[in-house]
Amino acid sequence: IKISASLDCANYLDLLSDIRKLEEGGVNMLHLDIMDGHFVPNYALGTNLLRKLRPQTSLLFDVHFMTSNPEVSIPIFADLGADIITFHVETTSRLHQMVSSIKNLGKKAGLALNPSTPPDILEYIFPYIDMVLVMTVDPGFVGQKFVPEVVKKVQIIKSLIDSRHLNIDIAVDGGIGEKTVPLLKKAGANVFIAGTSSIFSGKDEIEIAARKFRELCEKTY
Ligand code: S6P
Ligand code: MG
Repeated sequence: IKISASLDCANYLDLLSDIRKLEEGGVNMLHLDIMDGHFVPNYALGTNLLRKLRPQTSLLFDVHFMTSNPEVSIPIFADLGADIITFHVETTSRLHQMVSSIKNLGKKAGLALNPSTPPDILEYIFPYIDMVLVMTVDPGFVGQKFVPEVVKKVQIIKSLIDSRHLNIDIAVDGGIGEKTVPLLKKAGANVFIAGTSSIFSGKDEIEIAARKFRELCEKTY
């Protein structure tokens, strides 16, 4: 089980202290949402932020591009210290090329699927990727309503991966919390993106919320 905390949900006015609390709370990665106002109607995070953050923490950088033209973004963010680079299958007709450019830069490659995108698109690219990021809300905003139909898609992806004896992570992103983790864990997800539905809900201090979230994700359902 891996926990990736979505930095766009943290307190921008006191970011470093939130990151220390996340480290204390035992999260594995920082989920960094990059938005370009084109693929999604919003903007989030950018190059200078990653540049300043990289020397401050040893947490893995899990970069989620919600951008058109991933070919432009990949080398830039690889250079800024991204560990996992994930882009949307809806943004390119050159999946194999994009994935191999990520691998050639020495990074892990993830593919993201919108809630309405069928899993079939993964069939011929499976052998080359490290992670599938299954969006459980439409990308673009924090605090959206979970799309329950996606649980079935996670199940399908899990069985496709298992039948090929591959070692590929299944990450889920959007509305991940007490109600949805049991369903998604059972379906086969093993990377949980934490946002306003869990660690950043404001109910508990971040480090306590992070520990509770890990307990929730590690349970068997
Ligand atoms: C959505 C983005 C996500 C959000 C996360 C927020 O555009 O890719 O990573 O930051 O989903 O979590 P929540 O619990 O507010 O939905
Ligand atoms: Mg995301």
